[in-house]
Amino acid sequence: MNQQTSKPATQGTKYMEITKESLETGLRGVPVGYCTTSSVDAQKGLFYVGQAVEELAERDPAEVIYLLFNKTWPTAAQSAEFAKQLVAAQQVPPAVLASFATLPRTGHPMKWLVHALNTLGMVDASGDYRKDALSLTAKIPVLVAAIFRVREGWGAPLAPRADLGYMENFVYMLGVPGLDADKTAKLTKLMRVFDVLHFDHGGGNLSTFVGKAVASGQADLYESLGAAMAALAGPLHGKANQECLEFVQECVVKVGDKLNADGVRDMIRQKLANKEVIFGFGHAVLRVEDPRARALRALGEKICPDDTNFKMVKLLTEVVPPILGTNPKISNPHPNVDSASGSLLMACGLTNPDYYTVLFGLSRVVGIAAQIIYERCEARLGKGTPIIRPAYFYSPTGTAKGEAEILSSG
Ligand code: AMX
Repeated sequence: MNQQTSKPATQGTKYMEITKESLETGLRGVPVGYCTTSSVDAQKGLFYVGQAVEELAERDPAEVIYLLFNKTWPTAAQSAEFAKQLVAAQQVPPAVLASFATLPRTGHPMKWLVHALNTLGMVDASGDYRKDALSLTAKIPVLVAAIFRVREGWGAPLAPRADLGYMENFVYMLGVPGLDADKTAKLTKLMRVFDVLHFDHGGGNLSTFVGKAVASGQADLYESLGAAMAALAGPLHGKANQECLEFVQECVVKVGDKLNADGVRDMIRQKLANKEVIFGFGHAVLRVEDPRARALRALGEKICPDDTNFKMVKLLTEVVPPILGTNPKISNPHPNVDSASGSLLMACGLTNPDYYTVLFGLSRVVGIAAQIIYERCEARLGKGTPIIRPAYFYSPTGTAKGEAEILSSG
């Protein structure tokens, strides 16, 4: 269980020297601090505590959570104890769940998730980041399952069970209407892998960075995670999984299910000509295909090989990169994690893409919470990192009119 299957891959990474050219680049390549949970290497992909994520895809989600929190795999006894702690903390106060019934059902599920974290924080935040991280990790499947049930009108939230694993319990609490045993088993298998693949992605992805920035002002864990989830809600970040599935469906509708590659190529070129983004492709750090996309497609071959959307995803994986690759400004034309996840979720019975980003959030709160614990409780010999405060230059026009006239910094 303690095997080290691969090495951390940050050595040799080139970082940008801070110059005027570093401005308005979204802090690309600007080092900020240390990440103790995971690393992203442009060429090699994502590593959790030094281990390639694709090699962890089939591990037990609760054990991977333990790894991210403790930087070591649990022994069998530690694993059993951790599972007990999660069960002991999983009950969400009824008033929090009752508040969901007051929300407009037209509101996007990510707005519901931000509400859920904010409301739970009113009754559950203790100010102790470690305690709150465990509590939120235990409760987040309950919150997300309740968001599905109440917003979709499937019925009242289902209480968590003590006898089920972390993701098994989540799928049980979803109680997707009409899902037969075969699809339930497939959805459970998918959610176990999906959860593991989305837990963490280095220190600088937008939602993680926002969560840590908010926590740097000593906001509590729930406030920090609420802000992080608002950051995840954008289409260039977490909502790309919803947008990508909708794009896959559009391809299927427009070119039919005959997988007409030329028809798909024409669609892609037309979208690019219209200045539209091709969701599920590209990355701010990776310069190769996202290994999580490969892992999800490999799972798709097992659970939904004949699904039309899934076949379209595979076709897009082949036809999109050569087209994006002809544009020299696009740094990475390859599929990212969001390219395949939606088609698998749809095939396994979660047929409303509006919810795909809350599933990303369900998982990502774990990595962000673990990183907040480091920055608030462990960094600088336990003093914590200082409040985030980068410098901006004062300029009346910025670069809105080309070159900026810089008057002072602050
Ligand atoms: N389709 C169209 N244009 C793209 C593109 C894509 N898939 N990927 C990059 N570009 C464009 C950018 O918009 C940018 O245009 P600009 O110079 O006019 O602003 C230019 O190419 C250079 O971008 P880049 O350096 O290659 O990428 P980036 O670091 O600025 O952005 C990302 C990264 C992911 C936002 C971008 O690739 C993108 O928008 N992809 C589609 C959305 C997506 O799938 N997001 C999910 C990412 C993973 C995640 O967080 N879940």
